Amino acid sequence: MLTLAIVKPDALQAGRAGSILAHLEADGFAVCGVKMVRLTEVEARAFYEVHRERPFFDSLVSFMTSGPCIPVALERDDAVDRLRTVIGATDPAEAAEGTVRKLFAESKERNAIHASDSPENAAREIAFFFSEAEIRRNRG
Ligand code: FUP
Repeated sequence: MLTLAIVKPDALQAGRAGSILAHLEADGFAVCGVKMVRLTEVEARAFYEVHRERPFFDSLVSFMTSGPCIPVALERDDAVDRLRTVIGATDPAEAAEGTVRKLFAESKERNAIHASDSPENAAREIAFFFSEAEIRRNRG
């Protein structure tokens, strides 16, 4: 099963991208697709469309377009739920010990990593960043 992570601009800027990917690989995730992109405002607004009415939306779009990020398609058993567990709560102050956000996030907005929240959204979000030819499944 596949899911999507995005190493966000804060983590890349802080030189934490490799550490975050190593953390995910150590937890059993296999990298099936990876690229570095700089989201445009139009793209960031589309990606976070579900949040467009939220008070933090403009700030989130501004942050996500502030520098490059690294979308990663990841494969693992129970990938969607497991990645949500491994990254921790949205706010690093509330994230469990040992989670990616506890270890690497700066704040609730600058929180190091995105993870799809359902299999449907994982499919949508992988297709947002990757063509079929850019995904290589490692485990059938
Ligand atoms: P998550 O699924 O944990 O990434 O969190 P949400 O889908 O609720 O929010 C998406 C992104 O919006 C978060 F990663 C960071 C940002 N956000 C804020 O900046 N402030 C908030 O109060 C909530 C979310």
